[in-house]
Amino acid sequence: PASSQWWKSAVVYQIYPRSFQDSDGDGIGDLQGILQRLDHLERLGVDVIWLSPIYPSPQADNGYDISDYQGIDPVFGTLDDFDELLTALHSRGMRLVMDLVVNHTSDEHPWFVQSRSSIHSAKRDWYIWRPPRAGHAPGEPDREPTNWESFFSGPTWTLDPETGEYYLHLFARKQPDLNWENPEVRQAVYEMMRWWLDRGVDGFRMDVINLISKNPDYPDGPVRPGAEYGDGFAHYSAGPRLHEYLQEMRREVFDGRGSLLTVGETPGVTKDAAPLFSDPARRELDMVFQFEHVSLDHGNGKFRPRALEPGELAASFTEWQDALADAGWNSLYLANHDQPRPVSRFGDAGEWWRESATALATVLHLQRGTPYVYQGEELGMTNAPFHAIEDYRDVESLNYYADAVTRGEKPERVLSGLMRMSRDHARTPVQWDASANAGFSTVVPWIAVNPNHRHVNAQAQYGDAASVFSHYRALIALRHRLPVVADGDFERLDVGAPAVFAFRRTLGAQRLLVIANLSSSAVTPHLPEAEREYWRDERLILNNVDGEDRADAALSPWEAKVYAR
Ligand code: TEU
Repeated sequence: PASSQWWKSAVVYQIYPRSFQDSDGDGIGDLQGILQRLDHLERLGVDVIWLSPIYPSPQADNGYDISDYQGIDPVFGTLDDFDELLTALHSRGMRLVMDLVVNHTSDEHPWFVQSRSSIHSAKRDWYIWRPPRAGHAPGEPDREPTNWESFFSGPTWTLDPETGEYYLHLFARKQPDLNWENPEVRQAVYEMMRWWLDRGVDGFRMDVINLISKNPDYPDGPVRPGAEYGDGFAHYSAGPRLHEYLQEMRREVFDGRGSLLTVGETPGVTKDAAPLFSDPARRELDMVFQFEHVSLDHGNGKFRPRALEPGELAASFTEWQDALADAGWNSLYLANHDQPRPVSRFGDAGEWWRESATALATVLHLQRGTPYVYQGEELGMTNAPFHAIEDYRDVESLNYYADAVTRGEKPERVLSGLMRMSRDHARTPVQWDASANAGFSTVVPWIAVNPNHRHVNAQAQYGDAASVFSHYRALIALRHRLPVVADGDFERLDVGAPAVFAFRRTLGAQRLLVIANLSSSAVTPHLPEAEREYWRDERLILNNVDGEDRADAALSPWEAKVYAR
């Protein structure tokens, strides 16, 4: 039924609580801070809030290392604050989706503390323990069970001296992987999920959910020339029991609960595999986050990025629109807490800052799929001007830097990679106003505020009809108002210029035409004859530049136009 797919016409807003709003003057955002900013969310018009993790955690990975699944970390507040936030969102007509991080826990979670205590512990098998492998040659030291490199540098295995075995951690050492093969683990996770749903939450964003089933043979991965470890991705992603687990979860947790939102984070997922998760007939998830467009600029690793050719982003989006046209559903995003700021990465944060931020938003929001806005994106927030390693906070960046410099790379070179790709660019405090700490806090925050908050901030944008904020607001309103935005078919139009992303959406007699110049040079699109005819008496309903109305007029840099009929 259509109503159970309410998320097709919804827009999700991601809050990274640490960096959203501080209410108690400790320099770290918190739940009461979010409560103070609900007017912002309501004004923007978003339907769903996704909260990055707020559970008790040693914060080795800013909360993606959970030590108690059923509580709130004191740095963010209390369960009472949480209930207050949930009630307040619901009373304003918004839903709340929690981050579900169940590929791994913190090493300080009581489950892991018990698991590591002894080979005979009842919780031993809740995590993935393996004995050392003998060295290649006699006399060589023992080795890790596989050669896999972790996401955060170094091996995916750490030797626990107490019991002489290694535990698996695809991420940091403080994030041991749970053993999903063990039915007790799965039941404990499902029970915890039901507890949150009983409390009233409206769904889950599932962290690296395609990594929960591993190849039981634990084979080595290929080693790049010069690399110390191998790439185990093919062996720890999309394992043989992945879809069995997700279907079980659906039955045990979601069946009979009404209309929720479930979105899986699935790095490396292919166009062929995505519908396996999100085809409603398979009863798994509502949608997944794919990573192809945010990997286009990775060169030899993500911290050695390459420049994109004009049109690469549009081509990637188009392929995903086509691949999921009949089965499955796209999650549309340019930003999240792991990615650099899109206006710095895909746009032109200098001369064409406002134009490129709004053009990128236009082509994202008017595709078929559910758009996600990451905090600050709606203000056109940019990458941070961090020049020294001391400016960074993220475990991925810090580990990578230490590792690369130890291997002999020039610190300046490593820093230039971080300046483009560090996750910390997404994590600087939201820029509410031009005051000293950007209205985020009364004290110096846990990570530096971007100095451009003097001119890039919410206060300056609310009343300005041409602002990035107003443009996001208009795009969100369009999705709510026009069924063709939510449900229409997608077709890219060839206008003879790869930098121009032009597409048509169709639903019965309703049509939408989007034409956007995703480059910093002027360009003239050549609309197909029939299209030019159709839009002859143009119905321009939204633009980001005060330019010419005609659909086939020359486009100035980053000019974006939307027509509806
Ligand atoms: O991220 C998993 C993931 O694959 C990436 O986006 C990751 O940040 C990147 O590959 C590192 O280069 C999720 C969370 O979104 C991220 O914040 C966590 O650190 C990670 O899982 C572990 O929980």
